[in-house]
Amino acid sequence: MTEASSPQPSGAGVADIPPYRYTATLAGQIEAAWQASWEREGVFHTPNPAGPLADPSHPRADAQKLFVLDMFPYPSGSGLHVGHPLGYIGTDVYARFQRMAGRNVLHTMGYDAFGLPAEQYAVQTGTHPRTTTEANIVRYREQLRRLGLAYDDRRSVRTIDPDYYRWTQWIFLQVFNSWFDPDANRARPIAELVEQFAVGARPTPDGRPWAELDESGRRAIINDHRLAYVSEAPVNWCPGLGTVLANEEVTADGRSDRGNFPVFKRSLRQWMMRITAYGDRLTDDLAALDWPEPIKLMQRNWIGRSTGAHIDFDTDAGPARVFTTRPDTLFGATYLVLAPEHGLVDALTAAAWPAGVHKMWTGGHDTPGQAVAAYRAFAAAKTDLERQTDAREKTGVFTGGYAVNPATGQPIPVFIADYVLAGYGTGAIMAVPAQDERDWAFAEAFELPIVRTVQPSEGFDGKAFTGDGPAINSSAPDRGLSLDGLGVAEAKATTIAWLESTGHGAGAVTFRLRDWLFSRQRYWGEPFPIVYDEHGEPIALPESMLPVELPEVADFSPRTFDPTDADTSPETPLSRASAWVEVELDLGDGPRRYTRETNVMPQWAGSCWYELRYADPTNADALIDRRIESYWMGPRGEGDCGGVDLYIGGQEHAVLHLLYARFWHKVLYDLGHVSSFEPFHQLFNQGMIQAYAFADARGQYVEAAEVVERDGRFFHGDEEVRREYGKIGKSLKNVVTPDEICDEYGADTFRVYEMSTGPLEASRPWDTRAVIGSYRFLQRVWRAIVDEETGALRVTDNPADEKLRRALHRAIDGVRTDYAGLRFNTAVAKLIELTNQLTRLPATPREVAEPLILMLAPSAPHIAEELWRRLGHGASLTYHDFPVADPAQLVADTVTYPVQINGKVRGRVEVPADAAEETVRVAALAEVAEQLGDAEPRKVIVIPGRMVSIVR
Ligand code: ANZ
Repeated sequence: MTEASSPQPSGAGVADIPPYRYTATLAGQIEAAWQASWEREGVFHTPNPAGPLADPSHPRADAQKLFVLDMFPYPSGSGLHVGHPLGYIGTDVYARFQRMAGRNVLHTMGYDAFGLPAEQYAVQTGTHPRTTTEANIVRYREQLRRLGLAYDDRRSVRTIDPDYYRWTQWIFLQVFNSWFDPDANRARPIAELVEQFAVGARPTPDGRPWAELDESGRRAIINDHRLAYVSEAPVNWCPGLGTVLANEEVTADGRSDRGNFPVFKRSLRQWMMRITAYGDRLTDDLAALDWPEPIKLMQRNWIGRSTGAHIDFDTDAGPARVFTTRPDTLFGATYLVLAPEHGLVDALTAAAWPAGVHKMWTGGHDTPGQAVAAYRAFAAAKTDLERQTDAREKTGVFTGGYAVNPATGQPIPVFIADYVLAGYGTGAIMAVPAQDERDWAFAEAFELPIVRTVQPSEGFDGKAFTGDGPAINSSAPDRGLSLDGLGVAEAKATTIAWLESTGHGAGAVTFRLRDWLFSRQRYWGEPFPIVYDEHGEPIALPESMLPVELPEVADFSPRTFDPTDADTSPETPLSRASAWVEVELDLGDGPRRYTRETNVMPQWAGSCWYELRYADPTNADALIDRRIESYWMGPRGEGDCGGVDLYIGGQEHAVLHLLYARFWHKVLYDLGHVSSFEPFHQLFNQGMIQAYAFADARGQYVEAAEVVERDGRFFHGDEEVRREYGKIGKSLKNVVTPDEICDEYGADTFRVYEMSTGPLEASRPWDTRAVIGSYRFLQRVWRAIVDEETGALRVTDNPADEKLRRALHRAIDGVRTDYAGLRFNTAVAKLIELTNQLTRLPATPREVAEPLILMLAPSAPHIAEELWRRLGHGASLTYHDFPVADPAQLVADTVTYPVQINGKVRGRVEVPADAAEETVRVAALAEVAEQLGDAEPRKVIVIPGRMVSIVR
């Protein structure tokens, strides 16, 4: 920063405040001036190893890289409150520290800008979502800029920009144009699959030679293998939002996560992504990640890998395939249960009840057909969660059909019951009441046979026994299967081998994870780069036609609907842009007419890969240059997964965003576009800032800012109010914005306050009244260096005394490791301690003042820059080396002991001040050993801290 552009403190009209005193006004001037200077000089521009952002003259061009990433925000209409920037300030302190510690740090901030709120606002008001979103982004940018966050702004991206979403569409095409090869356990280009079919290396699903299939037959097979595919499937249709939702967006009680509208199951044609193909790798690769264990566990549970077997039970309607985790219990399978929606149910349902059918089994209906129809209607009204509740009374009906247990050869009845879910495993189970609690409850209710096949442990007097034990009642030597006496694990393996050798089934792995529902019936999202031909087949547009830009529409609303009526159909806003939808294109075989896909992508799409674009934001030829990717994200060594070095964000993204982003990254890895196989190497969850809220006698919230405390009670005007504690937000009327705190104290105070109130991962209360503590700390730092009356420096070139020097180096040592370990609160505490030692000195030794300022810089960068300049330094301290402690100053203090022999001082020893008595004794005896000769002293007395006295 040059002299001319530096702030000229004037007191800014505050008459009785000396112009050199560190007040909010002065802080505001200093901060504005430094922010302008950083921006003007491009101080935080970070060099790439290649491409347009390369800069070999940059001070960090040859340094070791560090990629620090925040979960980028959706710019909401209400702007930022003081809770939002906690993580942003944390990453900023860390990034600033690491720059000073010598690293080339990539840190920027973009906007996840497609999303429902802007679109819903558009539906209500007619304002284009782009208008609202862009205005919100401007607001966010201003708020963040004011905090002095050291971002490379050239790298900021907005997911709504065609230059950005063309690459989101490009990734979609990569996914669409690939298939998952289970043998290689990775995605491969679809052309390689076609090749395999063509040369007969891979059989077609029905065995017909590839050459005999017509074009549409081939396309159907290929489409079935793609990682992005269209499927007619039961989905969560939410008429209230006019869209289909992913399972992840539906609450446990069957309502939309956003807006709380009812959600219905409905069959619709939808885009899906085959994330389930990656179930194994998404689970196994968690081991390579430096993530909090609870988050890894949530991912593991969400993916829900289950290992067991598929077993086929013969029926008159063909084999009924079940998934079981307990193939060892096959002999105890006394009935089958199909989900009511299972595809075999109709064929299995008998025309009439068998003679003597149990009354319970018929549900009181005259025919199985009636019973099944009635039960299906009953089950359809339930959510998956209700269906799975163990405590609920078990319901179901008999289909009238039977299946053959392959181990016993016996027919067993086939039921439908809602405790079996259509969407999990195969949607069919073998029921083993003796070893499964739900099956036991069902068998008791329906009086079905129960056969124990695992010997319960001694003293067990419960119902189903789910523990380990030797197999019993499990031998059929004539069929070649004998399990009796084997433990569960051995019996499982034996059964699977038998199933495979007899063709009755095979070992199998299943996942709780479903394929990712990828289309939304909305406007404000990325259009698909897909058109349909006259046969309704999806065709990918060539890369040269990207981006497919979102057309303008007159009306953003989904079709008029009754939000409670499941029978309304989605009509997407884009489908009404008929001039856009109906197109003539030449896709290589001359101009033809096509219809565009009118769904848009879900909001998750843009956030699945943004970190890659941060690294190479201007690349027009590729998503990211390979050299740039491997520099910023490449593996750090053999077997390392690579990825962003540090990713900080809230726990609420534990599953979805992180899972989707990992999936896309792995597809890009398989196809050779990136060298890292995980996007985020280290993940850190910052805590949440909550605040007090106050409610009056009627339970209405009152403006928290207007509440005053008197003798431990709280009043709003004259009325006493009740204090609560909760999320910061409009509804609790307890919003505090960073802008207010910056006005009142300055951004540096705000930053120091946020960092000092607890470890970054801890949730903590916001307390406006405590902010002043951080303000006073910065004032003390200021006063240690600047004379408040004259503005002159209070710094001396005389050396610091021993004690202060040691304190300085202890602080340097501690602050350095604290910053590196993301322990910003303890770093600040050490800086406060050091500063407190300066306050009573007539002048601050420069040897302490300078390192103090440098150490303060990551946390309070503006005041640090200002003081640094006033100490006579020309350039920004951004790339100044962070202080390093002198090891000699870190050893503990020493004490010198006079050593007396018979009352006369004969020598001296120097030992650490905290040395044990025995250490002092040994040292003293060694010192005077010569004078003592061989004679053993009669007495050795150590007076701690004073002397050693030896009596001969
Ligand atoms: C027989 C059996 C015997 C089972 C036994 C368990 C214990 P996880 O671990 O969650 O994967 N199951 C399979 N598909 C189901 C579906 N669509 N809806 C409801 N239940 C289903 O559980 C797998 C077990 O849950 C499977 O193993 C099956 O019951 C049941 F002593 O098969 B088991």
